[in-house]
Amino acid sequence: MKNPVSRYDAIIIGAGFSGLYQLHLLRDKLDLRCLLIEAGDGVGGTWYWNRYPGARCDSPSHSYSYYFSEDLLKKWTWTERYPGQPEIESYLNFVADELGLRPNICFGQTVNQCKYIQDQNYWHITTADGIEFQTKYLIAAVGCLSMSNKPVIKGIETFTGSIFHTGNWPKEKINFFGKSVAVIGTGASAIQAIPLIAEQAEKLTVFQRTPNYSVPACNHKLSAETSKKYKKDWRSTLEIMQTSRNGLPWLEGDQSLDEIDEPRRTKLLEDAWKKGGLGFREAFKGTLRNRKSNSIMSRFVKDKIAEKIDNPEVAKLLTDFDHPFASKRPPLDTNYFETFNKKNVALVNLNEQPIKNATPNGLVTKSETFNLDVLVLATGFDAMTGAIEKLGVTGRSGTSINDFWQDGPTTYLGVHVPHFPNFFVLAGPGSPSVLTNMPRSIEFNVEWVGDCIKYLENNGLSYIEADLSASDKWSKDNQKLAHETLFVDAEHSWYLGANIPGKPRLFYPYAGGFPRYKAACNEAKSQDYDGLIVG
Ligand code: N01
Repeated sequence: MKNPVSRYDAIIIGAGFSGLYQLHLLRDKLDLRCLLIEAGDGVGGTWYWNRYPGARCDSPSHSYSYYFSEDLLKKWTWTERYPGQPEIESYLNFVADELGLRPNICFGQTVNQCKYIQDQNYWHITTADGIEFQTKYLIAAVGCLSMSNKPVIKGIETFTGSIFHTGNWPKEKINFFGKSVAVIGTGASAIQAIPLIAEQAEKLTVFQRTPNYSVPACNHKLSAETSKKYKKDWRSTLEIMQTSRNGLPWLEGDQSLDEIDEPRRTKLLEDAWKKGGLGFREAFKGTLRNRKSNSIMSRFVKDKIAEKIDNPEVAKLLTDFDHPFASKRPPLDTNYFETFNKKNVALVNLNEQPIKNATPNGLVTKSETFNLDVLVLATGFDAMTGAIEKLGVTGRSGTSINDFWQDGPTTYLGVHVPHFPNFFVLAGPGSPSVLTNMPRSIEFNVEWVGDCIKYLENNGLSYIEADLSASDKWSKDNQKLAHETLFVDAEHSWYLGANIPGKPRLFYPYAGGFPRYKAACNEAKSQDYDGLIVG
């Protein structure tokens, strides 16, 4: 006989930053019967899967924490300016233990079907192992950068060496000593991994399609005194983050570069560069809105990078940028460009030397053969929609989310999708998510979902669903906002879906900034959830 299907009030998919907080809020504040389903065998989400050498966050550690609990803030002490993957994974394990979340998490199960049963208003969930659940509320907390993008290389299945994708890195330590290694890609993940792989590999070949700007991380250990101060000042830090366009613990400078004369301008740029980090991007006003200011900054960064590289031809290849600075999220690096001065490191320009095929021994380009032991794919993600589209979600009248989004994702406030009642997406397309310090926008989204559910429960209502015309307007307005920025000048960026063949080209995250996003949500809430249908 088949086991009875377990029934919950809320099912959350994904045990990263967003899923863990959602579970806590719905279980402990709203007293709902909850289950969190996670594909991995531990918590961490992005920080569980991305364990490649050098994986590190680009938000300062004291800002990359939950702020909903003073107790959690006070109990945890970060050790570095930018936390590395192992430390963030430990932090999320600490949170799961402090909040006693594990009994409500089902590990090692991949959800592959979520079906809305319209006549009874519940969701039927099935995992790849055939386990079934039912729930009234379904929350996708599957992450924005969790569906790996793997390049199609003819004959790759014949390669006898090891292949790793940075976004799905094995738990065991990979030894590169004495090995011939190739890395495909020069995005943020590659920029962090390459210097460390180069320290071990006998030979490292980097295959670059598009060069990337990068700002020095200037990472360092945090002193006990600094950590104490961060804990003491948490309220004022939170206030700044809530006001910042990106949810980061600083505000944009009040002067734009084109308003500042030389030599003061260069001096200020030099000072900001020395501090490093993402604060460099915000050191001046309107870097992503004012073309003239941006071109000054882009030039400065290009020169700074070129200074680090010994070989002028390599320098030219690594700085032949096709987009304005910061129109793609600028990676932070530690010795990335300097690594190309090492004798064991070579750079291949894929635009001149496209990969023709793989063989059992390695890769073949137009004019060269590369014998390899290890191939590292640092080729990014099907961002923002890829992981949601893998869930097999069908809503009202059997509408599939993949079909509904075939011309691009339509959402309301980046959380609700028309035709999908009581389905919520955390950090979804049309929300600020990847343009922010993630924990801030995640906390806002999680609390929004909690408030929606509380509203339904307190008012004896059974569902909440996005209105189609409000969602169309939200999504179209977002495209207009994006076109007021220089983000759209990076034509090949994953923000525009350009890295995935056939993916609709539009701007995926919300482009109006975190404060404006929150104001729009709060306005809708103050008008009895305007733009949403409740019943
Ligand atoms: O991925 P990416 P990522 N053949 O998409 C290349 C966050 N993150 O994992 O630019 C050859 O940026 C591709 O080339 P091109 C951060 O938000 C944060 O590095 O498309 N090459 C590119 O060079 C970041 O933006 C942190 O021409 C191919 C690279 O692979 C996001 O994650 C650290 C190819 C992919 O770069 C994604 O970063 C790491 C192909 N078929 C990541 N397909 C921090 O917090 C792709 N490429 C610091």
